[in-house]
Amino acid sequence: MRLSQYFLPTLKENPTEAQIVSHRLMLRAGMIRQSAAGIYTWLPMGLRVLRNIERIVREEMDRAGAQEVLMPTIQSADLWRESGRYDAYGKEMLRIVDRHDREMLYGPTNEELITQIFRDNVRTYRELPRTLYQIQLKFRDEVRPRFGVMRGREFLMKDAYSFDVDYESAKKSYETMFNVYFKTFKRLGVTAIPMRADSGAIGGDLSHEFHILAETGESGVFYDVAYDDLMARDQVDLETVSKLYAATDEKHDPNHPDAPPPDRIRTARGIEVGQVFYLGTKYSKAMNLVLPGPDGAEIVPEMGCYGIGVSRLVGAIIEARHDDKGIQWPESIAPFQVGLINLKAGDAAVDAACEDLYAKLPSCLYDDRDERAGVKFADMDLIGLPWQVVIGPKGVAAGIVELKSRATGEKQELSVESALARLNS
Ligand code: P5A
Repeated sequence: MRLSQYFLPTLKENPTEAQIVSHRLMLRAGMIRQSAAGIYTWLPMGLRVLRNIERIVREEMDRAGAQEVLMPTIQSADLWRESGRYDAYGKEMLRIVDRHDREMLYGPTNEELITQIFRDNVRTYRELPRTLYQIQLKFRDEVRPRFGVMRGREFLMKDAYSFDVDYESAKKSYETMFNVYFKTFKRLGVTAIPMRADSGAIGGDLSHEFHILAETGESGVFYDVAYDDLMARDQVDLETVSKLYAATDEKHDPNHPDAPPPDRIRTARGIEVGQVFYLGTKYSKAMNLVLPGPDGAEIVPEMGCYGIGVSRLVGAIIEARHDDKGIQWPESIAPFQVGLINLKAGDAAVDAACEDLYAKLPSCLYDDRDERAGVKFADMDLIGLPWQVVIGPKGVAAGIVELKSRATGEKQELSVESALARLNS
């Protein structure tokens, strides 16, 4: 993509409405624009990151055997009356009346709808276990939408729902998703610590929240220092994690029997990027989802539900990965891998060298604008692509380019061939 043709409205100044760094950087880097309180348009640069996060989430869910569906955003109020949540959910739910005076709502979550789909379409226990998921917009009329996409009113969530014949099997489904989350966050380039949590409006009696550590996190978090080693592993199981203490400020109790001594507790702030819940039969029972079981007797399937804040993750990852110049994208989700800077647009030799390299780099944003070098460097640092290649008249004469890593700031002068080999490896 050529920057001269890209829809990238960057801002030089810090927008006054943004209180935290990720919100400031997302606005300044031309990723999002607010259309109403807590409701955002994703511009091309932001959407690329959002789609990359979705892709990784989807790959890990699919690999674990979950199957993707797409449920509507608008749901019927009657369905929520069946579970008893229509009145219980309160003002966070956006309620709508259609032209025939039917009560509808914009879904804040989908337990009711997925339970209805199972009730209507699954005939025997032999069809279980099944985990279905979607990546779909949700609406929660938060009292105080803030911090940009971190606490929006409309936001993108990956929500998954598991159905099992009994408790043992449901526990396995929970554990599978727990492992999926660990892998997913790792691939996204962040550390997300699992903590025992309350299940709030969703229900059930076993739940974990996953928190990315960042100074601007909304929750205080307290965890055993042993997590440092644990989180560096490639895989972690629920049993190992369950033995270690980790709690958000809502649940933290220094006198809890599992709490380690003060010198073994880390105190930090966290951003909740995902939550998993064992629901038991809360929804299946209330909505009359019953199936003939192995011995002919009826069974009520055990459920679990599993959320990831896909749009929140964009902000949370920036909170964890930035410096005073801008964003530092991990390669796994970067909008482009390379930013190519032409230091003298209009100079035939420099243009030709840039065009040649641009044609050979599959994921490259080429700054071909007629702008000062300082502006180009600042913009490239702001948008945070993992690699920068700088080409100017002197380098062209000597047959070299400069390769810079955005994360470490390390610069190297290389031949075009060596730079290409590095970038394509
Ligand atoms: C799990 C899937 C649920 O809704 N039902 C379906 C369960 N869980 S949750 O914890 O309430 O939400 C899942 C994740 O969504 C993100 N999130 C938000 N992101 C941005 N703005 C919001 N207002 C918002 N509310 C929730 C969080 O990452 C949360 O973990």
